[in-house]
Amino acid sequence: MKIAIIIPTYNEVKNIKKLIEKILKLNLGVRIIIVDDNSPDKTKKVVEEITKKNKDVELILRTNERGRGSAVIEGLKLALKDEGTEYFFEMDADFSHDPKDISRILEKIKHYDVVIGSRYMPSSKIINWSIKRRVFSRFANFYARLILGIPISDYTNGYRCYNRRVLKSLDFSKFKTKGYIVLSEMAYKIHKSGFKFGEIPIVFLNRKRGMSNLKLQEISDALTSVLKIRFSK
Ligand SMILES: Nc1nc2c(ncn2[C@@H]2O[C@H](COP(=O)(O)OP(=O)(O)OP(=O)(O)O)[C@@H](O)[C@H]2O)c(=O)[nH]1
Ligand SMILES: [Mg+2]
Repeated sequence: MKIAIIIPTYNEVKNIKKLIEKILKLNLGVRIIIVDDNSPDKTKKVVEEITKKNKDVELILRTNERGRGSAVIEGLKLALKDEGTEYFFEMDADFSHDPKDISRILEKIKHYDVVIGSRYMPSSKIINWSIKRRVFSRFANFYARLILGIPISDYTNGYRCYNRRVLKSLDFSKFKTKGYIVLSEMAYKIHKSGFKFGEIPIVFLNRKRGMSNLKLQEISDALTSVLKIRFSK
């Protein structure tokens, strides 16, 4: 069983080395692909150092594009080129997604096509989020569910694992969205193709180090994008 983990980064110099170390310590034999959009804090330097010492860690450096969603797609495309890889993860670099959950997700994916680490199951927890953030995220999820109707509790958390069949079914060149909302677009397309979603409850810990990348503009774009996803051919 070969596993690839895609981690998008933008200004994660304070987190990325420790995160990679933690994942490698799990000894799951994973391939880690970091997709960095030329972060001003030089995240790439730290990653390059690691890639020199460890062939299981790779860096995709993008200099002309920005956005979490398209970065992950770029990583997934590279990982898919290796025919032997069966499972494909995406996760954030800021420790909001605990690497310890990787094994739990791998257990679950045996019975599903996609597994989502969810912040909104009864035993899930969100630690260190402001009321404003909680309200917005709840609303965004409720809204996405209303419009898209996928049977999942968390539409926008980027802690996921896909099997090969699911990813092969997607035509990334037809994607309409770019930022965080790519997560919803992917979920919608996968749902429409009849694949099975599983979820596990997670404890989501808000970032302790590094800078937030979420912009107000991106939030409002996300709301219109959900409509675009639903009503485009
Ligand atoms: N390659 C790339 N990665 C990004 C970009 N924006 C965010 N990311 C990464 O995507 C992941 C999620 O971004 P965060 O900034 O943590 O977003 P968030 O969790 O909604 O907000 P925070 O409260 O700041 O944690 C992190 O690993 C970021 O480094 C981007 O434009 N390009
Ligand atoms: Mg975060």
